[in-house]
Amino acid sequence: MKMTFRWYGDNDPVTLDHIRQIPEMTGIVSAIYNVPAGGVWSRESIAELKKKANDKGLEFEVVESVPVPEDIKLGNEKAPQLIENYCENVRRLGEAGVKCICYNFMPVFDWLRSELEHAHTDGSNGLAYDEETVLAMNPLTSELSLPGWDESYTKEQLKDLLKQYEELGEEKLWENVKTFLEAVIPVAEEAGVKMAIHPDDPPWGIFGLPRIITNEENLDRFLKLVDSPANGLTFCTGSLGADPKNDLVKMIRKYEGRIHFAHLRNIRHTGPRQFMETGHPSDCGSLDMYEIVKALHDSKFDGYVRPDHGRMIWGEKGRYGYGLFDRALGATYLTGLIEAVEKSSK
Ligand code: CS2
Ligand code: MN
Repeated sequence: MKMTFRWYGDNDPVTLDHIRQIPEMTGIVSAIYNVPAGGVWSRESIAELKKKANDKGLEFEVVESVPVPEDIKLGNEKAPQLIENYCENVRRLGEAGVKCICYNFMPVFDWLRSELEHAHTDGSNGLAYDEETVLAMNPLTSELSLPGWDESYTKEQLKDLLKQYEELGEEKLWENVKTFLEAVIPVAEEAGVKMAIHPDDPPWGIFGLPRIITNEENLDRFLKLVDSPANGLTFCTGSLGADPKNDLVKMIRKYEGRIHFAHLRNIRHTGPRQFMETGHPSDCGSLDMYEIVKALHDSKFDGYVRPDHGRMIWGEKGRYGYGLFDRALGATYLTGLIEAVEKSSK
């Protein structure tokens, strides 16, 4: 397993020098951030990002994310051209040595939380989710906004998008993801790239929006849409684990060979459809991180791992979920688990 760290580019308060000093760190997970979803990334910008990482002794083999534009998810008349653009990005990233592309197929919102600075008893703070609070903010019926919502949409545009998805429904979304995979996966195979879909977070529908990358039954269905190793998963324990019905260890064992990237973070369930993000170690939350790492090891997972959202600790201010300190602690904790699991199985 290769330990990696997400980096948001030159505007990230976390620098490559910070990242390279975390023990055992092999590379960054990053993206080209100044091209809107649907655009083609220039070869120069990809090469420049790679060079920046390599100059600091870090690899650049994982991209998170090449975003999928809403028009592809909605399957409208703009979709075919945008899918072609997407394929071109996969080709170019493959040429540059990228081995894994993380993306998601969540309509409109990426991760959704009701609180960005939920106070923990130790004085740290982190992201939290409470379904009641979220439902009260329904953009169709309320003028309120949740923290972290994409500010690039006006309220009217948001309402319009939500209506389009409500009309689309879950089955149509499945058809659209299939169309996407049928075009992209052969290109990925050819380019030597593994596609790794990120689960929906939280893993259930909200505001009538269909969400399909949520549980074992749906992951089974997803992997069969195009049955190729290049059509794989980002196994995000915090996202899938938000639903206590998801048996993460069982799923990891079942998807042997199809998991290419693992986001290993913990959460604590605090009520029905209510959770908070915690420090990475098992005892901090509801997920057994040791069993998770062991299952990955037993299923011969040799892909990329990264700590995921961290809390804000030691007074750090930064990008929510993506500060330096707690994620660095997460990385070293995970490195320790991996070493222990590997050595004890010899
Ligand atoms: C998130 C997402 O849980 C996570 O890792 O930070 O933003 C994630 O990067 C995207 O959903 C992947 O496409
Ligand atoms: Mn994740």
